[in-house]
Amino acid sequence: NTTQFPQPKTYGPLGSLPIIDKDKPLQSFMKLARELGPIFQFQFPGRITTFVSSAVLAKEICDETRFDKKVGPALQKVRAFGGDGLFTSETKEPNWKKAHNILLPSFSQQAMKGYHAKMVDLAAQLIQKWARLNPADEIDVPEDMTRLTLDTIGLCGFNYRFNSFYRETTHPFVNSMVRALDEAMSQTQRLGIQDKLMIKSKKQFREDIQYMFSLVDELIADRKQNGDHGEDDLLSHMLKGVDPETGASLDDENIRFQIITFLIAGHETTSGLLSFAIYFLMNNKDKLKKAQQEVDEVLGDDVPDYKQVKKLKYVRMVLNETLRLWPTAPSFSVYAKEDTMLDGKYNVKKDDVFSLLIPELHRDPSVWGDDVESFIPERFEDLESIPYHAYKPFGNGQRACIGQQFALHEATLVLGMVLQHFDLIDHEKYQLEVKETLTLKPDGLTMRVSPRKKAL
Ligand code: MNH
Repeated sequence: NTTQFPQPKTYGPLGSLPIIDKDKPLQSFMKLARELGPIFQFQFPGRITTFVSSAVLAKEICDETRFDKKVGPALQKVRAFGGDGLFTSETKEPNWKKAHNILLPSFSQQAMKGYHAKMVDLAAQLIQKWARLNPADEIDVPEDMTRLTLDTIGLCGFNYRFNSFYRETTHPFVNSMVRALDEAMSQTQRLGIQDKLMIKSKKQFREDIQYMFSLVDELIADRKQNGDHGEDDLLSHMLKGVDPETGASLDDENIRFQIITFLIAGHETTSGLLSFAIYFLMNNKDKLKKAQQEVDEVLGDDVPDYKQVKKLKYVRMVLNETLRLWPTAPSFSVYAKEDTMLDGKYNVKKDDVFSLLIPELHRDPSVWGDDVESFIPERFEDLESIPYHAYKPFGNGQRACIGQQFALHEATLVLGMVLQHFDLIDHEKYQLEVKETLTLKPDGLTMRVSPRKKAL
């Protein structure tokens, strides 16, 4: 005998799908969590997921002895171009552990010193672009942040310049990637027969994937032919690296999948983070002032060096608090490795799937108090005070984000430089509207800036 999970109304073979906003599935699940509680079961056509959103339950499903990452239907579709790259591989596939071992040193804190100058190169392009605007010009914040983060991972990853700041429209690689991600998500929402009819989208999907493969394969071939000229980037690490456990190195096909994975994982999430941070600062003038004071003290008129970025403690706290309220990769899933029990009362069968709703976990009042909706970076003053399983913006355990240090170093540098150079003007009294793709973004956020300093 076991307690039943709460469950919303179902509609025959469609399960509960009709009650979900197709454009905002995550926000629909967040709403359901508020109605049904910290654990509820959801019937999709042909499968069931149990959504979890309290710290007590998160702690259980983050226990890696009992649960492991689930590569669910959406990630299965992304495998058409992410293959067995780190993000879309099963933990038991040999290439997961191999690539994890080979790549860990390339994402260490130490490795960030090597990427710092390249990150500054792109951050300076953003600052220069904004410094040359006329006072009435509008900045499309997510668009410019995406230019920045895509170019940063391109340069630090493979010494490739997308040169997004020199283009009016997005680089064709990004169009293909975004369209392919969108198609992968849509395929998981279509019923079998519906999906078979989407001949045109599927042709486009194949073409987009071919284009991504060809650009990346060319980069790899080129590097193999011409050597790396001392380039200390991810690609050179992947070509030279060997797994200390087995002595094996990565094959070319897997390197292709890793590059595509870094381009997907490495740019939308970080650009969303920077965009939300700007939104929160414009709406919390006292926090903005405090951040600006820190930046003036630590940076003065300098172009930040690595050590100065490490000293931007409050800016880092602003980013942590931004990821609490709107973690830009808002959920991850696990499956039970064996039959087990949850919360001492729910029977769980081997292979049952659980998804963590991270934005709801981050609003658990038993951890964060009654003012969970307030933007208070000071919550992160003392990291020791935050229970390990109450804050999961970068996922969990061995399958957590390998790019965490990279993202936070880049975002701290960029937000620091933005605050150093500009006052932010919320010229439209922007009302937050969260747009969902694979990640989250503040939809349609624009602002104006006024310079605080001479241009670079
Ligand atoms: Mn990232 C996994 C969030 C930036 C590369 N990332 C994850 C997971 C979360 C996540 C959550 C776990 C997903 C899962 O369990 O299914 N990542 C983020 C956020 C940011 C981010 C919120 C920025 C902010 N990620 C980056 C950057 C890179 C990157 C930058 C690369 C340069 N992330 C990855 C990879 C994985 C991952 C690779 C898969 C790691 C693994 O399973 O071994």
